[in-house]
Amino acid sequence: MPVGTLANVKTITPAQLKDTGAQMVLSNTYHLHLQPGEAIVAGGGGLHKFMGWNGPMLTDSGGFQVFSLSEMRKITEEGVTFRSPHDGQIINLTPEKSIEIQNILGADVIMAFDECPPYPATREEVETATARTYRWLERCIAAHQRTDQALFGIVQGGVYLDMRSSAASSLAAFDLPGYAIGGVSVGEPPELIHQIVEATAPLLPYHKPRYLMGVGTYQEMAIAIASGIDLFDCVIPTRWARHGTAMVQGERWNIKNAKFREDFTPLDETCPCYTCQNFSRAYLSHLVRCQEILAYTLLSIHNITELIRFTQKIRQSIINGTFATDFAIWLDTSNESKV
Ligand code: PRF
Ligand code: ZN
Repeated sequence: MPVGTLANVKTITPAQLKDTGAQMVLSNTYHLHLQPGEAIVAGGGGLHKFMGWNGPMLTDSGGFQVFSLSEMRKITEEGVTFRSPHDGQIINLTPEKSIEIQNILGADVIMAFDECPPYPATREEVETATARTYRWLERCIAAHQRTDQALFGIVQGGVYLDMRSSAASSLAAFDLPGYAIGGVSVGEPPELIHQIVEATAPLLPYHKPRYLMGVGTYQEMAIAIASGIDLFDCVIPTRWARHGTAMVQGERWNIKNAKFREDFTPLDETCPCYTCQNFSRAYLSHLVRCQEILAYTLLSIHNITELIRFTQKIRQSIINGTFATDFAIWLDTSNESKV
């Protein structure tokens, strides 16, 4: 899922997004509540109509963004209180409030309100956050009003594998339409991410989607898919595009590099995207050097297409029964040079 935090995938239109092959877009309760507010999104006909995207959408519940983005936050059993970075107003988010906002926004998949402990955190701290996330899930389920929206639960547990497995098993008992693994990719070493996903994903219901939140790179996706993960969200393709970085066949290119100035070939000969079909590396290098907005649009189109193609290739190799051999270089964790 490309990230569309403020009801848009930065620099590209929904029509351009559709052409990348992306199916589902992630947006954020936290940001949309602050700006423009869920009432305006509902006034515009709900999230899909408001932003002109008729494909599937998912909203994250807001808790994680409060922890990572706002100051003066306070966490209690009731919920979280924080100061709006937008206008300084004090805002409360509770499991009930998050679900109410997500019911009003109207995405197809909504996320439970959870507490993501930082890394590093003690066993005791993680235990508190994980137990609270469980109680908050019960409150989310009770508050959820719309039968046309799927509520996904989130497994926390930090780097403590025993807590991960007991949280996964107790959440599975709720028989929700899908499950996520949260609290990874928060600064811990990659080997720990792999261990957490390996210990958690297989305990989540086999026939329900399993979503690894905030991941990832080529390698992290390949490894997580090997453990049974189906869904990802990540800002990498669009954020890197806005820094002038092209993702090409598993590499990361700074398109401003002098070697591209007179290179009239496309970014990737094999890529079907609009950017590769119509423009050269030299042209993209020129646009980035001049900080032309079109540069970021064209690079976002290519980078999203590139990551979606990567997952499409994995899907096909799973169908063919050749995933482990086709993707061996990505699955090899001693190979850290990949993006
Ligand atoms: N919880 C929620 N959203 C998230 C995370 C989480 O733990 C993460 C952690 N990688 C990213 N987004 N609700
Ligand atoms: Zn391309």
